[in-house]
Amino acid sequence: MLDDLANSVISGDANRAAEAAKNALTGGVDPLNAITNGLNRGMKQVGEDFSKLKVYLPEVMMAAEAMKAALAILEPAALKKDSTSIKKSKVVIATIAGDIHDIGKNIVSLLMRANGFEIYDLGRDVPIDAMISKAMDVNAEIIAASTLLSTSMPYMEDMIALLKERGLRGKFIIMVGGGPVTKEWATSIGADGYGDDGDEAVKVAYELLQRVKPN
Ligand code: B12
Repeated sequence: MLDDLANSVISGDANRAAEAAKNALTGGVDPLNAITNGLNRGMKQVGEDFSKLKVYLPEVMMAAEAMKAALAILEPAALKKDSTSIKKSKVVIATIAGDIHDIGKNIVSLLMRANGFEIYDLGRDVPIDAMISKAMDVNAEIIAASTLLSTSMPYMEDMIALLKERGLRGKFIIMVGGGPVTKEWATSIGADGYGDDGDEAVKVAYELLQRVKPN
C-alpha cells in the first residue's frame, strides 16, 4: 500500500493517489506513515528524476497535484489522533516570500497539528512582515519558515534581522527548514531550530519550547 501511494505520486495520477490513500486508511495504515513512507518517498523520487532531467516541470506539477489529492484524504485521519494531553503552543508557519512550494510546509503543519500544536498556516510566498504581524496578533511561541528555493533563503535571515530591529527577537522561537536549508546555515543566521523533515520539526519544536522560553 505504501508502494502504491509512492507510485501514484511518481505517475502524477491524482485519482489513483486518492484511491491509494483511501485504501491505506481502510487497510489500517497509520496516516502519518502513509505520508512519510508512501507519498514523500514518491515525491523524493520525482525530485531526483527532475534533477536528472528524466522528467520535466509538467510531470512535477502533476506529481504535486497527486500528492495534494492524497493528503486531502489522509489529513483528517491524521488529525483524529488524540493530542489533548499536550499543551497547545502556537505556531505561525509559512513558505517565505518568493517561493510557492508548499507541500513540505503543509506536511510540517499537519504533523505539528497532529502533535497538539495550534497552527496558523499563512500559506506560501508570504512576506516576512506578514509573518511577524500574525505572530504578534496571536501571541505565537514559534515562527516556522519554509523554503525550497535558495533565492528565498535570504528572507529568513531578513526576518530575524527585522525582529531584532523591532526588539522582538526574544519573543519568538524561530525555526527554519526546506530543501536547501541546512542545520549549519540555520545556526549561521541565528535561527533557534532546524528540522530535516516533519517528524524532526515536531521533535525540535518540543525541545526548543523547553529550552528557549520566549519572553
Ligand atoms: C514539487 C516541486 C515543484 C512544484 C511545487 C508544488 C507545490 N505546491 O509545492 C512546482 C511544479 C509548482 C514547482 C515549481 C518550481 N520549482 Co520546484 N520542485 C518540486 C520538487 C520536485 C519537489 C518538492 C517537494 O514537494 N518535495 C516533497 C516535500 C515533502 O519535501 P520538502 O518540501 O523538502 O519538505 C520536507 C522538509 O524539507 C522539511 N521542511 C520543509 N519546510 C520546513 C519548514 C520547517 C520550519 C522545518 C523545520 C522543516 C521543513 O519537512 C518537509 C516534510 O518532510 C523539488 C525537487 C526537490 N528535490 O525537492 C523541486 C525544486 C524545489 N524546484 C525548484 C525550482 C527551481 C522551481 C521553480 C523556480 C521552477 C521554474 N523554473 O519555474 C518553480 C518555483 C517558482 C516559485 N516562485 O516558487 C528547484 C529549487 C532549486 C533551489 N534550490 O533553489 C528544485 C530543487 C528542483 C531542482 N532540482 O532544480 N516545483
